[in-house]
Amino acid sequence: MSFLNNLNGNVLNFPDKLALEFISPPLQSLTYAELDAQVAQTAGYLQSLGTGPGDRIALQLTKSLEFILLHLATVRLGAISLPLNLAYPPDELKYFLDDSGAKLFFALDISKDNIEPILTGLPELKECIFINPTNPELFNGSIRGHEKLAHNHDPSGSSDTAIIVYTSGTTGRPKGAEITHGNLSANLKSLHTAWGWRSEDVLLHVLPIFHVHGLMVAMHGALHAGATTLLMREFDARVALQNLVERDCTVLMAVPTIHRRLLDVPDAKKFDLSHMRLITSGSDRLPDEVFKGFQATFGHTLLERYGMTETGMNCSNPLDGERRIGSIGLPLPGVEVRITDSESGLPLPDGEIGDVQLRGPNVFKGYWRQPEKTAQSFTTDGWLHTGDLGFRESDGYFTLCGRSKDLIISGGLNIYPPEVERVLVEHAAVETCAVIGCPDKEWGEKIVAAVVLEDGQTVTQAELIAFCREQLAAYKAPKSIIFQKELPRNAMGKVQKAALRKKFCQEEI
Ligand code: MLC
Repeated sequence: MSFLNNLNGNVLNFPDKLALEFISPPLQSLTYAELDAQVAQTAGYLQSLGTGPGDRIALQLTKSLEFILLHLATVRLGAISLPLNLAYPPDELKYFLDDSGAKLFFALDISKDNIEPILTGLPELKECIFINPTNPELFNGSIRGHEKLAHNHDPSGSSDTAIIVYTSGTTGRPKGAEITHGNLSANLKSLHTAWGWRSEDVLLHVLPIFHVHGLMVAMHGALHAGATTLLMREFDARVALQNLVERDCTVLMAVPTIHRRLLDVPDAKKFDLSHMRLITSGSDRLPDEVFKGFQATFGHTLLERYGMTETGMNCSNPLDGERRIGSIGLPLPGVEVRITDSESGLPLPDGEIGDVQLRGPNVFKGYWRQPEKTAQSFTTDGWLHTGDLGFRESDGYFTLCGRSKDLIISGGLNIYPPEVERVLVEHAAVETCAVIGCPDKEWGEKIVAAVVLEDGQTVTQAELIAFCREQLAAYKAPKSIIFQKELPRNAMGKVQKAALRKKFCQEEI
């Protein structure tokens, strides 16, 4: 069954209710009936372009109505939606288009000159269509007149892939996580219950919509519930606070960097959020200081939850009941979580720190066209290795306390050091390097690179950062570079990142 079936029910139940409203220009809003009609029209348009079930349709667009319509229409058609971060420069983008075998690609008009040169040598790509979301009439003109696809394609099984989201890894290039209709339905149902979603809810949507958090948790969650979503095209802390108050928003979902920015608004205290029933935090560890700051400033206790691209949401602090500081709460309905010994793989008793492993209907199907990497991600008895370390308390609450994998989380975005190291060593002046995450007040962690130069070579910090930004999304570029004569290594010759962190990271948070 398509995970969108619930949306169809809401169209029947609340046809005239406001479904989506963009609160920054171009101002646009749609009721549930209008949204349904436009998704049907867009699905007909996609069909007219020769796409159908199973085809990948890539979207690299701003947070816009066009993005949402194309995404929902892709899924209605039974095709696979491939949302792409706008920050990806052409080189990274080409890899995603190639690896996914996207048949259609929707990109921004203003990026045309950068994108056109990479569109060669992509055998599966049939067409790239450029969109200008600042002029909605253009897209309306394109979809008008096509036959409406009134019904969701009924997937042959819940294991049919609905969305592919690329995630980086400790080795090799990013991998496409295949998220199925069954995964999405299971997650939506358990979050609906756990967070008490209701049709009267008004969600202020502040996140990007090309990640799991903004797309599948916040936006799908609200549409599934028949609630109203107010979308900010770009995040601005003061504007967000104003809208939370003036538009009587009941729900906000964000990452710690955003919560911190809300607290940093100089007169934050004057914004009365007492009408809000749910403010969640996820995608990164919530610092105690932000948790407590929210209570002191807004009188609201943030609800921290734990998820991953490969699984959607896994654990959450309760809506009613103790929201425990520093904890990710309890497993969501249907999700099993266990802590195992890293060496033996055997389950550990409560209180002992080990590998966090997961099982449940929310766990993804695998990595697109990568059966070996998929197999490596699971234990032989079917549990997903999350790469996180944590422990369980005797009352069932879980706490994360580190990572077994070499991962940096900055502003809620995952960055794998090898991706950055691979680019840095391509620079002619760089002999070797090691990338680490240092605690940082604004970003949670910031990327720092220790670099050893080739004999006789010189290069500045600014030049190396600019070099990275040419080939990587800007958020993956180091914020600072430390030049070293050599890197600390163990007897096997492996760089000791812990030693680098100790030497160069000043504890900020
Ligand atoms: C932007 N910049 C970052 C950054 N975001 N640097 C490090 N880490 C980040 N996350 C840099 C830009 O490159 C730019 O650099 C400068 O900061 C300003 O860019 P911006 O675009 O104006 O930033 P801003 O709008 O302020 O964005 C900050 C933010 C954004 C916190 C609003 O990063 C954000 O929306 N993060 C949320 C990401 C998210 O949704 N994650 C969920 C993943 S799903 P310069 O030098 O050019 O000025 C997942 C599963 C789960 O993890 O459990 O949820």
